[in-house]
Amino acid sequence: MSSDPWGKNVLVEFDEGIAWVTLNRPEKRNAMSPDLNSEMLLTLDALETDERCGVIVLTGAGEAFSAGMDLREYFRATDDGPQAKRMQVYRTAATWQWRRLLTYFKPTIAMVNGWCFGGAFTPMAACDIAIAADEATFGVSEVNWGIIPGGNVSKVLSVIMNYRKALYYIMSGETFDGKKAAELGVVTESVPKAQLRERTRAVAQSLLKKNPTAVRQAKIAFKYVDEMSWDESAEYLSAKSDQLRVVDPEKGRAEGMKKFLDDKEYRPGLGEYKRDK
Ligand code: ACO
Ligand code: V55
Repeated sequence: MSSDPWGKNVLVEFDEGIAWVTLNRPEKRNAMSPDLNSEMLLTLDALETDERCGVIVLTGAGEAFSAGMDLREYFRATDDGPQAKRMQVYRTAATWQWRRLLTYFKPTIAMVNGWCFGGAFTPMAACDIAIAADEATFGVSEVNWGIIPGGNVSKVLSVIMNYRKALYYIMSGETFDGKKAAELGVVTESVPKAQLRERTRAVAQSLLKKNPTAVRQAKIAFKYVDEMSWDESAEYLSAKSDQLRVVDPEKGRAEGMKKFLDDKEYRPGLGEYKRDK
C-alpha cells in the first residue's frame, strides 16, 4: 500500500524533476471541496521534501483548471453548521491555496488548461508563474452567486491586477480568455492549448537548470519585499543575499563569478562567449 497523501482528488506524476500535480474532480470541473483541499495540503507538504520534485506544475484534469470553490460541499454544506468546523474547512483551503504556495520551497507553475473561476484565482496567482491556454476561460464570478471574492481572491487580485481592471471584473463577473489574462498580467503568458503542456514543460525544465538555492531565495525575497518599506527591504535583501552564500551547498555565487570573470565561457541565453579569454 502506498502511503502517498495524493491519489484521489489530487494526482501526482513525476517526470524528470517536474511533479505534475493535477486537481482531479473532472466531473465537477475540479471544484475545490473540503476533501480536495485536505489532500492538496498534505500533497504540497509531502512534495516539499520529495527529491523527485524540483518544480511543481499545478493543473486540472479534463476541461477545467478549477471551477473555484465547491458551492455545494465548501459553502452550502458548512454555511449553517458549527462555526468551528467551517473555520477549519476555510483554514485548510487558505493554507494550501496561498500560505504554502506563496513561499513554497520549490518553483511553482500554474498551467491553466481550462475554466478558472472564483476561488481558483488564489492558487493560480500564488504560483510563481502561470501559463494559460489561449482558449481557457477566467472569471471572478462570485458576485453571480451572491458572495464576494473571499479566500484572499480579492487580495491576490490587488497584487496581480491593475486596480480599475480588478474592480471591473470583481463587480461585473465578466469572463475573459487566456490571451486577455496574459494582457492583463493575470498570467505570465498564454499559448494555444495544443502547445500548453510542451511550453510549460520547457519553462519548468529551464528553471530546473538554474541553481535551486539562488532561484528560491530570489523568489522568496521578491514575494516578501512587496509589503516592506524601502529601508526594510534594502536591509532584508542584504541579509537574504548573505544568507544565500551560507545556505547554498553549491556555492553558486563564487562559481557564477568564476564562470563570468575567469573562465569566460558562460553566457546564459546569449549564445557563444565572444570576448577574448
Ligand atoms: N461548485 C460546485 N459544483 C460545481 C462547480 C462549483 N464551483 N462548478 C461545477 N460544478 C459541478 C456542476 O454542479 C455539475 O455537477 P453535476 O454534474 O452533479 O450536476 C458539474 O460540476 C459539471 O458542471 P456543468 O456546469 O454541467 O459543466 P459545464 O462544462 O457545462 O460548465 C462551468 C463548466 C462553466 C465551469 C460551470 O460548471 C460553472 O459555471 N461553474 C461555476 C463556476 C464558478 O462561478 N465558480 C466560482 C464559485 S465561487 C468561489 O469559488 C468562491
Ligand atoms: C471564496 C474563496 C475562498 C473562501 C471563501 O472567492 C470565499 C470566494 C478560496 O477560498 O475561503
